[in-house]
Amino acid sequence: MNKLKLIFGLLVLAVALSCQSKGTAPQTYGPTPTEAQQRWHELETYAFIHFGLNTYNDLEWGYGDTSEATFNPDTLDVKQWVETLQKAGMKGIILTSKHHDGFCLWQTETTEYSVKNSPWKNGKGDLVKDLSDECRKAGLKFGIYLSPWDRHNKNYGNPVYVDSVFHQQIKELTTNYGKLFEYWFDGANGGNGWYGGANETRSITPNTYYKYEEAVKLLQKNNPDIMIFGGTVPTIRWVGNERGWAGETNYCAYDYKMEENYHQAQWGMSEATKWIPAEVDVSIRPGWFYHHREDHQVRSVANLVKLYYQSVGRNANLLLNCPIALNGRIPKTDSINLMKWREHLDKSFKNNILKGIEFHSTATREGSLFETKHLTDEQNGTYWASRDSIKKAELIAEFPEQEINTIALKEHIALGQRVEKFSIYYDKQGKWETIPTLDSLTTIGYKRLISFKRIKTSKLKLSIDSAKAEICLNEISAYNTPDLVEAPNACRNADNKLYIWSLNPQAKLSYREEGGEWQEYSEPCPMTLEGVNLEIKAILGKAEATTKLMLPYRANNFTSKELDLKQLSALLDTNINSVLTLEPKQRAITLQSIKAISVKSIIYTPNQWRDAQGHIRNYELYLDNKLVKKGEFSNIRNNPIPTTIELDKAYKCRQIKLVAKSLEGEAQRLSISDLAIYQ
Ligand code: FUL
Repeated sequence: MNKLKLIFGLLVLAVALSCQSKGTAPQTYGPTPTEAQQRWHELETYAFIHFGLNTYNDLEWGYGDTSEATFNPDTLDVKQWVETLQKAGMKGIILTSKHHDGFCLWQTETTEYSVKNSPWKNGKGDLVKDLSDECRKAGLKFGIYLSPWDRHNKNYGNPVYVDSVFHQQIKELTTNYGKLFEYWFDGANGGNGWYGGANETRSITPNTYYKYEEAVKLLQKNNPDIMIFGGTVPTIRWVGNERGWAGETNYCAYDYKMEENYHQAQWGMSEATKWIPAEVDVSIRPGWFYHHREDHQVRSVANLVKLYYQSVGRNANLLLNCPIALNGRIPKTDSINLMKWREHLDKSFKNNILKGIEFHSTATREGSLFETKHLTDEQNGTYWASRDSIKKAELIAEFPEQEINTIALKEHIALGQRVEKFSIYYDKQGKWETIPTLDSLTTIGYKRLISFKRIKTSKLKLSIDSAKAEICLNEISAYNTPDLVEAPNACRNADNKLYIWSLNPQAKLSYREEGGEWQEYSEPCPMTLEGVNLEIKAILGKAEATTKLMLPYRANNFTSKELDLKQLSALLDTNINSVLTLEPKQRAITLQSIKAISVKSIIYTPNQWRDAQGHIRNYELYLDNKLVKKGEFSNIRNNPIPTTIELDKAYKCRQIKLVAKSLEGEAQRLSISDLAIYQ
């Protein structure tokens, strides 16, 4: 008996000692993620696919009456989608199984408006099945976008639609296609539509009409861990814009009851009591669906990298949309840029300079669980914590001298998002200097990436200046990422000044007349040259990229009887963002030159804005009232890029008249970005 007591006593002592040496974790603070949310954070990047009837009808929001017969992908290849997206580092794919037009990409019993009545695979195809199977095979997660708004269904607006169509569709999609990791209730709801031929406007109150709570129960039945986007009981939130960024300060805490406007979602709510982290949804092209006319507007590699820093690097997940083209595949340019994007990210984060390096802090909490070594062990579950009530701390690391331009920080979010403000210093010849970043350094969350001008140092100091409770950091890492810069943009405005701008605010900009001396650019500067090519350069670290600006005749050479000064400037300023839109039926632009000029070519740039209309289809060009050229801008709808009207010789003239004989499509007004006249 005594012996037993002794053994028991020893056991208790051993457990107590081991607890003491491991230490006691800080209490959670504020809202914390569920385990499913925690795993969702770890996905970081996954893809959206917008594909359906819209693809074949050049639409973004089908009205609900487009014929099923138009859905006929000839070489549809889900394998190509999955392979491409997996190589691009995507951890899952979310498919628009039904968009607002109501067309279903699976064999549903709820409507005839589906692939069943399309020529694709003789009506036997099931895209949700094909893609979910392929994702499973490849080890990718699969998710569903099912638009609540249905512009085809005659019962939309009545309870019948919700009960026997919408919820029924959720049942089908959650029963027959395996596990789903995420579900999207799109926020666009109600409005005009075909609605079984009624052709009318119907409005609903989304929060009650769709019975979201019941819908979520259905979703969770076979997918207890599914992440819910939108609706009344979301587990993740829309970031409040479709432009691809979360706020530099971004809290996972959010409460829709406290929301005054949806832009708040960009930053989260520091004091809210629910963990509803942000998802950044953005497309690789201007549209969500594929449009031939946007082939020249695919995001560049540098642009995609920027998206990553603005989303994953700001405590949000990135849902990057990659539309499928008419042939049923991810287009080549998109695919190439995706590969190069991932290659760049992999190179960037391959060598963690701080891996295994010991940080020092006087604020470290007692116990082996919270030692500073956890900051650099690259493990997701381990972390460093400060002692009870300590909400400010300095962490210092020393290492062999290295070049660094990026720091990544992670909080141990299982215990809440606590940090409110921090600063980072590096050792510069024995003195602490602030790292040269343009980012505001506030909260951290799951992940925060800070990039800055490359420094060389052997010591870093992270100072947590304010936190809501004891500090719990999962990881500190540092990298020397390869430089990447995109060719800058440039224009000469009607004020005769040269403007240059870059995607990267830290890039050094310069310009020169072809073959001449480079001049540094810091602010808009006078530029009156004509008929000259300028080279424009952006340099960022070791990377550089150049572009050309051909300077046409200046705007102030001309007057026009049809256009006022502002319109004239918009037309002749080489700035593609300023657009001239004429009155309906007005089809001629006459430019009167102050002195006689020589004209050899004219570059016409159609309106470059998203979904722009009013492109010129057929034209006639008159110089001093003499017709010198007429023709057609073929394929301008599909490919609205700058197009040259080349003349057989240089003409001396004082008047240039461009007449649009016809416009593309149904457009009523001629709309044009630029006309550049060259000698
Ligand atoms: C929006 C929709 O209206 C767009 O068409 C697209 O699906 C985007 C992801 O969400 O609200």
